Amino acid sequence: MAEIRVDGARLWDSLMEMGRIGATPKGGVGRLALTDLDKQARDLFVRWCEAAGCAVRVDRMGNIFARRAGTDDSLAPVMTGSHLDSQPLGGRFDGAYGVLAGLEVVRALNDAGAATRAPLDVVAWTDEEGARFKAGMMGSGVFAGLQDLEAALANPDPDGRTMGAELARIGYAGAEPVGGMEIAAFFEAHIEQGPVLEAEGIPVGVVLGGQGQRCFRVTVTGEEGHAGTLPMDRRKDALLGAARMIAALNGVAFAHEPHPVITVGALQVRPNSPNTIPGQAVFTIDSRHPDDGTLATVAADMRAACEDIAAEAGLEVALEQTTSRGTVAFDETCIAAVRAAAERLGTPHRDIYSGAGHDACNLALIAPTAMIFVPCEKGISHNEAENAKPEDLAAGCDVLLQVMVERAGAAG
Ligand code: HGY
Ligand code: MN
Ligand code: MN
Repeated sequence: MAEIRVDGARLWDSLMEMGRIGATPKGGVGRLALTDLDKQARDLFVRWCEAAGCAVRVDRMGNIFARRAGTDDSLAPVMTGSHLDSQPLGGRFDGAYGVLAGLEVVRALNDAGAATRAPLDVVAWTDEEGARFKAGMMGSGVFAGLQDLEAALANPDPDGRTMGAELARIGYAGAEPVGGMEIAAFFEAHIEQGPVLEAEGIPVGVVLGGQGQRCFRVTVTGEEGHAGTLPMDRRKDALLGAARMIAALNGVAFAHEPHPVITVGALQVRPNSPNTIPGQAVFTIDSRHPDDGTLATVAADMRAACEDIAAEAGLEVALEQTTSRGTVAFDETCIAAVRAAAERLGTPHRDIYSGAGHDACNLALIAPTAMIFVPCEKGISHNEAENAKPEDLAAGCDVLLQVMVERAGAAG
């Protein structure tokens, strides 16, 4: 089976067709989790998997599993996959590449009439991005036992629609239990979402692990008032307080070496009226660092900064932690398999750490796991301009095929 290669043109075409679902004017995609567009993407993926002879099952978190049978289905599956949901102004490759690379492995094995001993599962995990509901990586998080199923299903979007209701609405409230299954190994192919591989002209990244992440929702409460009558020194302006906190958080990042990354990406103001002093402001914090201890210190510093500003401004502030994920080290044998496969294929590669979070970071808690990165143009991601080269996508997919077949065992 070592001689089997993927069909790079077919992979590219599948990515372009998937990228037409939720396409944005500047060439990206906006396909938020559990929207009608996510449903369209899911339906297309399921159609393609069934056409490739896979049996498709869906679990209660809406995770989709497409199984290519092995010759011995009593064996634990070798699993691959990623996510089909995107950022509001995301790219065509973040997530979709890992899902469709898995499908391409199945298609290439079908073309070759090749059988594996263990079955192969290609997975589309629910809501990796967390751009609509409260936290990300929910599908793989519940599957890995990190999050509670019922709490996840009750998770509301800003309009109060829960994940459970939205899964039912789009027809992906599956019957299968979530998790609790043995997995031989999980491999995820993904664009790097950073500049290193492209800058070095290297098509494959052997991912050693990922950094830790802590996210918060910060609610700042003041007092609504009339913009024209209330003197400046008597105001309890929640938005002004939030703005000062956000600036202070930026300072916290530069107070640590190496710097954590701290991002305030979402802000809601109430009542959000030009001539009413804001009584409430809610913003999100996403903080990450390659060292768990530093991440904890950064969290304490951020909390102190917000509370000091609130006390001085006569405001109330509450920080709710919505995500806490430690640094992840992937499985040594899986990492070695990725490296050896790239060697066998004569594909230049280098070890790399992931700055972004991935479903693989959750799967690593319950199964031997590793990732395969490919370059993306200028390292741009979470941006409509996200782009990748067909030859790099194919090179990463060939490595994926090799490691999956090696782990599943060639039959006959
Ligand atoms: O935020 C992340 O790291 C991932 O891209 N959702
Ligand atoms: Mn992703
Ligand atoms: Mn992403």
